[in-house]
Amino acid sequence: MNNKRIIPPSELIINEDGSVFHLHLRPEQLADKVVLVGDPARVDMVASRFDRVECSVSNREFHTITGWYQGKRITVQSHGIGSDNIDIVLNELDALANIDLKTRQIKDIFRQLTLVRVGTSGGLQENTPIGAYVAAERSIGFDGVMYFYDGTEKIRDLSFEQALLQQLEWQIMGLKPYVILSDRTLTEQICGSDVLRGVTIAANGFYGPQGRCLRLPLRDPQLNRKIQTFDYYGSRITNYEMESSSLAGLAALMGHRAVTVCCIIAGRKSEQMNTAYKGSIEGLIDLVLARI
Ligand code: R1P
Repeated sequence: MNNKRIIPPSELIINEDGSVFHLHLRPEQLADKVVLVGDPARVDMVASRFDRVECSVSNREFHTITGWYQGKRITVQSHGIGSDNIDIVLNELDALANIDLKTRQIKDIFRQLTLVRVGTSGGLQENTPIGAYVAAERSIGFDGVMYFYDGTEKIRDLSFEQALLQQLEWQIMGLKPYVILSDRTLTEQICGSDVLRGVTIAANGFYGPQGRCLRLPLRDPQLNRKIQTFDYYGSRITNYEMESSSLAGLAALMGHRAVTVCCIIAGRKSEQMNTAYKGSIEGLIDLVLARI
């Protein structure tokens, strides 16, 4: 890619105030450390722990606060639900860091971001009960975002993908999940005895794509049984959420560090649900703020 290419206004959209199109942020409002959350209200929960707030910006589902936590400058931002939103968030955060918005050219010096998504999740195994914290050491994308970018074969775990495809027998649906490893050093930084290293599925929906059956019958009623019994050299699939795959994948392609860590609020095996999970997510936020 020619670094001196001038990126046209229809590809990199800048608002009149100099902010990027969806996030409405200007470059100086972004910290190197970014905590990502799905729910805009969770941004305030994170920022309530800050010692000082620099700015607060909201547009659509993207609510952002940058401030200081125990001497660290941190941006906390909501991304809404789904991998398609992560495509917007990662591209616009990276543009803020690595594209000169005035000249529309890629900067000569790369600025690396550290991105930790703090989410909620459904547990799939006995060792991922409600209340557990699970980091996505590997992320399985049921979505298709990464297929639109070049060079993914370098960051995908192709042999894990092959084994999973055989187990799922998804030829019937014509879909192929992709598998990405999260940033190793960041995963180590966030994990401890209190955070399990897991294999997280980012599903491209909440109901059918996670094997939930309400009124519509599922194409593959055995989906969760196949997922729960899958074993790749001792590695089991631990949980479902909806964003970790494209977050890990886009960050890896761009050169940023990223990982998703979730608190388990639904037990898909035990068929239990904890709707009062505020304390659990607050505990995870405290862990991440201390370790990021
Ligand atoms: C679905 O209810 C949402 O919850 C999970 C899923 O990934 C999806 O975004 O995470 P968050 O609680 O972080 O949004």
